[in-house]
Amino acid sequence: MRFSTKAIHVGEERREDLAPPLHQSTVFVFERLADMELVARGEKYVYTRFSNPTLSLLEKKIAALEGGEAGIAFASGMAAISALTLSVVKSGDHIISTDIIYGSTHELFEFLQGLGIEVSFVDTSDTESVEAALRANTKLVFLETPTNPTMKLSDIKAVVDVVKDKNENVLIAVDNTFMTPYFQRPLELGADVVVHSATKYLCGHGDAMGGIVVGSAELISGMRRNVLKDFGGVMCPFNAWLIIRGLKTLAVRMERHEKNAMAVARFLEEHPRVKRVYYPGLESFPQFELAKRQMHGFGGMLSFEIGGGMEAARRILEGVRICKFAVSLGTTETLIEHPYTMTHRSFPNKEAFGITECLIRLSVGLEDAEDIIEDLKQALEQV
Ligand code: LCS
Repeated sequence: MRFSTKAIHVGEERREDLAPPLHQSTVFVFERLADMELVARGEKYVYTRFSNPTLSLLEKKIAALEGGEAGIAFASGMAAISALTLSVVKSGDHIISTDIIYGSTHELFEFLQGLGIEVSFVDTSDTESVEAALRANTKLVFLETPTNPTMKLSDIKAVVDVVKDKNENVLIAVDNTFMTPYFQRPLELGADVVVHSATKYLCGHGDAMGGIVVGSAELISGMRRNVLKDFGGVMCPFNAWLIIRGLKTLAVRMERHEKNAMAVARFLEEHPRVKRVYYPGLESFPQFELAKRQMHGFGGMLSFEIGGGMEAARRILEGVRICKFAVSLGTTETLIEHPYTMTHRSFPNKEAFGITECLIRLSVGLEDAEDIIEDLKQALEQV
C-alpha cells in the first residue's frame, strides 16, 4: 500500500461501517476473571488511560505512515515529548537537543536539568557539533528539523551515522511536526523515534489537541506501561477520532499547504519591505540541497524578517484580514504569529538564533494562494 491508501485504510479493513466508531467509553467490561490474561497479552481493553480501540486505530495508522513498529497517543505534543524523555532518561543521563526548538520543548528540557538530567543545546545542523557534544552518559539526541521558527534543518542521516558510530545505544528522536510523514520519514533515515504534535497537520483543522510517539514495539510498550499509565497524559478518544479523520486527507492537504507556501514565499522574497524569507523550498534557502535530499516536499511553514522592528511587525500582525493572528500551525486557515513575543517568548538569547523582533511566522493554510498574498500585500503596505 502507498501513503494515502495506508492513511485511509490501515486498521479499517474488516468493518461494516465505513467511518470508524468512536469508543468514548472510559472502561471496558469483563466476562471472566481470567480475561485479565488477555489484557496482559494486549488482546483486551480495560481502561482508556492504558489503551482504547479508537486510540489504537490512530496509533496503528500513524505507525504505518511513519514506517515504525508501533505508536502511542498522548493528550498533546508536549505530553508526548515529556513522556518520551522521561521514559528514556533518568537522573545523571545526558540529552543533546537541537538549540532552536519549539519554546515549550526548550522549557521542558530546562526543567529536566533541575531533576539532575544534563542537557546540551547544540546546533544540530552542524553534525560535527553533535559528535563533539556526545558523552558517555548521552542517552537521547532530540532533533527538531525543520526548527520552529527559523526552519533550519539537521541532516538526520548524517547525525544518525555519527552518533551510532560512537554509541549505538543512544536513541535518536525527531520531532516531525512541521513536515509530517508525508514529507519526511525520519525512521527511514535511521532515527529510532518520531514525535508529533498531532494538534497540527495530522489533525489539520485546529480542533483537537494530541501528541504521538512512533518507535520500536519494545519502546512503545514500555512507555505505555510506565509513562502513559502512571503519568496519565492520555489522548481523549474523540480527539483521536478527529485526528484519524484528519489523517485521511493528510496527503492532499500537505500538497496544497506546500503549493500555497511556495507561492507566498516567492511573493515575500520579491517584496521590498521583506529582508529575508526562511522557506526550505526557495533556491536562496542555505540548506536547499539538504531539503531536497532529506524531505519529499518543503511543507507549509515559513518565516520572514521585515525592516522596521517591533512596530512594523505589530502593524502586519494586526493588519491582516484573512490570515488569523494566532499561534499554532497546520490548520486550514493561514496563521500568522510573532515568535519573539509569542511561541518563543521565554527562549534565552533569542536574537542570537535569529528570533528577532522583526521575525514573523506563517503557517500557510488551504485558502486560495492569491487571497493570502493579497492580504499580506495590504498588511505590508501598512508598514
Ligand atoms: N513540537 C513542535 C515542533 C511544535 O511546534 C509544538 C507546538 C509542539 C511540539 C507541542 O505540541 P502541542 O503540545 O501544542 O500539541 N507548537 C506550537 C506553535 O508553534 N504555536 O503554538 C503551539
